[in-house]
Amino acid sequence: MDKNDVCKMLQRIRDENPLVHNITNTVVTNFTANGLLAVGASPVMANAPEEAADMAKIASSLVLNIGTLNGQTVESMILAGMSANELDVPVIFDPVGAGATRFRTESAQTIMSKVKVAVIRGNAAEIANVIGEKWEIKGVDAGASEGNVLTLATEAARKLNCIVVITGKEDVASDGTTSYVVANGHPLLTKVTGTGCLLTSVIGAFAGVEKDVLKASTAALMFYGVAAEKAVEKTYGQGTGSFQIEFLNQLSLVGDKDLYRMGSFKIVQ
Ligand code: ATP
Ligand code: TZP
Ligand code: MG
Ligand code: MG
Repeated sequence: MDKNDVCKMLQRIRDENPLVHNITNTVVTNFTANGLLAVGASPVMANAPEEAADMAKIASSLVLNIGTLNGQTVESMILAGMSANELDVPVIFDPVGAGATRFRTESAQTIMSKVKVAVIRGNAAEIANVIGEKWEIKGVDAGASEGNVLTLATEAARKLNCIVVITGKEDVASDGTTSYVVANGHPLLTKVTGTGCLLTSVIGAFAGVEKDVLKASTAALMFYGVAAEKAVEKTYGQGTGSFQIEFLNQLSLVGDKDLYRMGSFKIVQ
């Protein structure tokens, strides 16, 4: 995989406008819909158990996010996930806050056991807790534990039998054998709520046009990180509000030249 593949996937999203069905949290719903539109995808939020399965069937990808979960949304996620599985619609899962409470950890594990998830994306603590390893977590933010993220991603991918994406200073996408490490991004992303959640949905947009979900995930990570770096360039010193708006702008503006000039990832086997 090279930068040209990333450019081609981005062009396909902008040409084909894949429908991304999100069952997500109440904090990030609007930001996620606007971010997906900026990238070129077509977002739909459909949470009700009465319609979740039907919507998943007509989507190009399904994104499940437990950020503000309750019994009913977890039920909807399982119904939608099983329905997506029947038609091979890729399911992308964000286990927000797994490890922070027993309800979150157990709900994440239940979803993983009932739904064939193509990609799980979280911070290191969330991924560690989903596979039963202890890693400090503070609410929905990764805690202070220091561990080897590449090793964790590889181990989690083998245990969960899916692509594992762990984000932080460096991002890793792994299928358990091959891993990509993406250097793009900026610490300001951690000062705007929902940037992790939106990234999970952007992976959904890439997976909606590219069947190889390891490549789709890596492309999404690089593209997203480049957009953040460009937004920082444009709004340097202006604070997190200006950054948030410019980041949305850049999700719609980043093009091939930016990806070639600024994009950076390496493969580890
Ligand atoms: P957390 O709640 O721990 O912040 P999250 O779900 O919000 O997790 P992040 O890990 O913050 O997700 O990832 C969101 C985006 O922010 C990713 O593109 C990631 O590369 C980027 N990012 C996070 N931390 C840094 C950092 N220190 N430097 C550069 N980019 C970062
Ligand atoms: N609380 C519950 S969900 C949520 C908060 C603050 C948003 C988390 O978003 P992200 O993308 O993980 O920072
Ligand atoms: Mg964050
Ligand atoms: Mg998160």
